[in-house]
Amino acid sequence: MSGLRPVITAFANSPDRGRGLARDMAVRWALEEVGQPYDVRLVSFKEMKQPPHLALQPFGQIPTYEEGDLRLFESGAIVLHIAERHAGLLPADAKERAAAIAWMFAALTTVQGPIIEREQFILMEKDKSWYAERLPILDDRVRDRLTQVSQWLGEGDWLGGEFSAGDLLMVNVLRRPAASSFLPEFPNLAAYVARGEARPAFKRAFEDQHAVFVAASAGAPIHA
Ligand code: GTB
Repeated sequence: MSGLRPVITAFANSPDRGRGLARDMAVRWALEEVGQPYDVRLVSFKEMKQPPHLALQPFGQIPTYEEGDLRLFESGAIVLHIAERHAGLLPADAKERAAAIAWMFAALTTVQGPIIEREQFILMEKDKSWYAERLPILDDRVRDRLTQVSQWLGEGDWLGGEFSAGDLLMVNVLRRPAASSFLPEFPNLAAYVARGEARPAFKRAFEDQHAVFVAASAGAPIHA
């Protein structure tokens, strides 16, 4: 560890209203899991699209991560960086470690893909003539992925033996409303998400991002 205190960015006014759905949540949770203190720089939508932020995040999004002269974007890459430099988020055994990293990629690509597609469809195409016909197709794509993750998990607590960064990202993805609305159909996945949310590190991360929303709602200045 470098000993430097990392700085992450998060929404000054998150559209998720403090529900921990924006992607700084995964980074906050990872930092809390490994006991690494950090600072948060809150950014407005306008600031996210301006050169200083674009130099950190080419797509004008949050989160970003700065640690000394290291600058990172993409929540998955940031979580992997944290997990590689601290104990607690990746197994020591090389094969188990590789498997945990595979679950990180699975969460962010194979599982998150259809969830985001459904989310965007509901958000953007509700008024379209094809909405009612297409929605069940997208529902089933999400259901298929949840079925597969549910089957893998079985009666286990976590995707590998121990909690890992793979679980952290998977729980984060399954919390998105476009997936969580199906969780009642998958009791083991519902319990899995609840297990993740019950972790003290998750709770601290959730409280911290929620406090930003509460302060913003009370009209506090947007910069921490
Ligand atoms: N692949 C990138 C990563 O994982 O870091 C994606 C980053 C990303 O999508 N960031 C979003 C962002 O900055 C915030 S998290 N969007 C602004 C923009 O693109 O202009 C996505 C998000 C936004 C809002 C909610 N919500 O309201 O519930 C949930 C999640």
